[in-house]
Amino acid sequence: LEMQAILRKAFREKWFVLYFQPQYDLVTRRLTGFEALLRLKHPERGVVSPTEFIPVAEETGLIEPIGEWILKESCRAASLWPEHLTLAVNLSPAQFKKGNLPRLIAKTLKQTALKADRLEVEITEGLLLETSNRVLSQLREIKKMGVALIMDDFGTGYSSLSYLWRFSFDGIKIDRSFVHGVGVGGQVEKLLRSIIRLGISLDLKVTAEGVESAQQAHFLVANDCRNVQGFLFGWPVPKDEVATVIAKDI
Ligand code: G
Ligand code: G
Ligand code: MN
Ligand code: NA
Repeated sequence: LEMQAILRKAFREKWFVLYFQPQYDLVTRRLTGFEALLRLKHPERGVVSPTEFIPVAEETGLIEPIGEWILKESCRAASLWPEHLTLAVNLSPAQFKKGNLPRLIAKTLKQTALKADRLEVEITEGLLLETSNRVLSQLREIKKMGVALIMDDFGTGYSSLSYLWRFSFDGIKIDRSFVHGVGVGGQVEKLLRSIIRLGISLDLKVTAEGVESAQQAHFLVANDCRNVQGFLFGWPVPKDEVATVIAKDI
């Protein structure tokens, strides 16, 4: 209940902020886009992680106004970036409940004049577990607009493989637990290599997240995973620092 009160106040008082983490192409060494990441800056508690408050926002329905704000705020920011840069936005399963998400996305793209093909929506498997027609039809509609569907935290869920073709995803983000297995030994590297091959053979955009070391980056590019995101290349930054990140490649 306390977190619920904090969330309501945070929304009113504008304590929510979006950070943007850069994504790079390891072959061209160029910036390709940013993932929007939500933060709650509490005046006394400091920064609260979304892992703490997103579940509460989902349970209470507050994810609706917050999710709408995230979309609008991030698309507005991205509309000011160079045209070749993409924006990735995380969607919560709860945002599919009402059935109006495709319309909200369409409206937001129009309002912010952001081209649909610059937007990627990241969805975790949790959503797909409830394979209702409602979710399916909304995903199809979003895809039809030209927005890319990306499966987030790939490899950690229960049945991601069947979802890949059932929902015609455009890309996968390999969960950082696999990336962090580079150099550790054992089966993880083989698994990581297999996931990359799988994604490539299905013509998916394959992105590795949580890249923290040069060794991990070398392994990824050597195994044809060229899209990367992680602390090695760039931390999530507030909106007003995005220009500095745009100004330099890696
Ligand atoms: O950025 P950080 O590592 O603290 O994010 C923790 C978790 O919160 C991740 O699973 C991430 O996907 C999720 N998250 C971050 N920003 C958003 C957002 O804008 N919307 C939703 N639904 N989840 C987010
Ligand atoms: O679940 P999702 O992929 O949306 O989560 C993104 C989260 O991962 C963000 O909260 C971000 O802060 C975090 N993150 C980004 N880069 C790295 C990294 O290199 N290492 C780790 N451990 N976390 C990262
Ligand atoms: Mn994500
Ligand atoms: Na992820």
